[in-house]
Amino acid sequence: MSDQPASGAGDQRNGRNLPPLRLHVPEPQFRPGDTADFSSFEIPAAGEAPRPDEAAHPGTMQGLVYGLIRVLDDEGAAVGPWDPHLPAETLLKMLRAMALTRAFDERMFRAQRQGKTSFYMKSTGEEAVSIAAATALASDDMCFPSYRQQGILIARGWPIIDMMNQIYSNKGDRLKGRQLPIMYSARDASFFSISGNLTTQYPQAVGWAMASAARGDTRIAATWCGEGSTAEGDFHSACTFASVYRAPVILNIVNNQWAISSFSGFAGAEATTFAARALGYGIAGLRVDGNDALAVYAATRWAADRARANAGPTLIEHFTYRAEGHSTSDDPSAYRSADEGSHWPLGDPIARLKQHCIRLGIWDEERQAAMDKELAEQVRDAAREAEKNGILGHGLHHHPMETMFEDVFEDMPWHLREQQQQMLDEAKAAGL
Ligand SMILES: Cc1ncc(C[n+]2csc(CCOP(=O)(O)OP(=O)(O)O)c2C)c(N)n1
Ligand SMILES: [Mg+2]
Repeated sequence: MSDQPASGAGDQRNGRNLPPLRLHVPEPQFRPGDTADFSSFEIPAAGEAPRPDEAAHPGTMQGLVYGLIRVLDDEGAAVGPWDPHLPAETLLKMLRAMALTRAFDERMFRAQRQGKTSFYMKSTGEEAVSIAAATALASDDMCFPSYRQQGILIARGWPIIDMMNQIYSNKGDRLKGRQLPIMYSARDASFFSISGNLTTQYPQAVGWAMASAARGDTRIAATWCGEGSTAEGDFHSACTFASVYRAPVILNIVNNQWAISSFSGFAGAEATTFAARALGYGIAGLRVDGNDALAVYAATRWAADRARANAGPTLIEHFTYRAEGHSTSDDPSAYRSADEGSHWPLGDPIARLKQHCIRLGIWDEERQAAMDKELAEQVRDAAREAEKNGILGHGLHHHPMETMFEDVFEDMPWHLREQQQQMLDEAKAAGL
């Protein structure tokens, strides 16, 4: 139906002979039943993109918003000016955090299918985006993530049992069941509370970064949103503020090609790249292979150094692929080709980092298999512990009912105290 006029009428009024106006309605390339073929994709070779100085004027680095910063080549070698030359210890730490995130996702997805929680969201295929970035940032830089960057918490060593307690909304849930499962909040990990309303975190991150600069602090902020979320007004007002005040912030767009069942074309991908959004705001823009942990690390470090030098914000598009469904509530087989994921030309981020480590001689398949087994056991043990605090199937009384009125006001106002009492009286009368 795209590009077709609603009626073939044209306009013959007043002697005009104009073609009928028509809308362009984007269509994804592949639908269920189609064989995915990405051979027409233009993928720049690893090592090709130039690396400007961190203080470069955005106007001098426009080419980077249309290219793709890639460090790992097809053989797993690190090449070109963006190679961050990381020590073996850092590479293996990232590999481990990525594998732990995947194991965690697998386990919690199954927990939802077993009725232990109402909801879960995997980040499969996107682990490099959060983990390499978190590794490149300082541990107290403030992160404003979307719901798909659980890898940040894992990279920062946050206890996975705490994340599980939140997912189960159980007695151990510090958030007392007040957030949707997976919408974590961890002040001690400099991880801001996740918002369900898309892109809320963008103005929050820019505001936090502005406050950090206004106070003469040294911490910077980083935020992430999906490519679909760039269609939100919040994205654009955040970019304006970031640009005007040169806020020390990194604005990440995770372009995983899909926004639930809407493909990236509906957020503007047919017209230009998401990194190119930076141009209109006069912000530095980088477009990065999001499945290449070294490229994500290098771009994030470049942007962090730029922010710390008061040279302004950076917008980074991470080009990646959402390998699984949007969430446990989604069935991608209804709207996209089943083999898109396996044909994705930029591969799998864990497999690529593993290949690199093996090539360097610091890793091998045996150690990878042993690590995967160990991590699966670690996740299983943590899940068993968390389940002792309660799961969805155990009912909704994990926290005393009256606590739902607490923690908003320092002194609870009289009308809330009245409602709280009324609820307790009714619950008692009902034998609850
Ligand atoms: C303001 C707002 N609109 C719509 C939604 C419903 N919604 C939740 S996730 C989502 C898709 C977002 O896609 P994208 O930004 O690409 O992120 P991804 O899920 O791919 O990581 C939508 C439409 C919402 N949560 N908030
Ligand atoms: Mg998306």
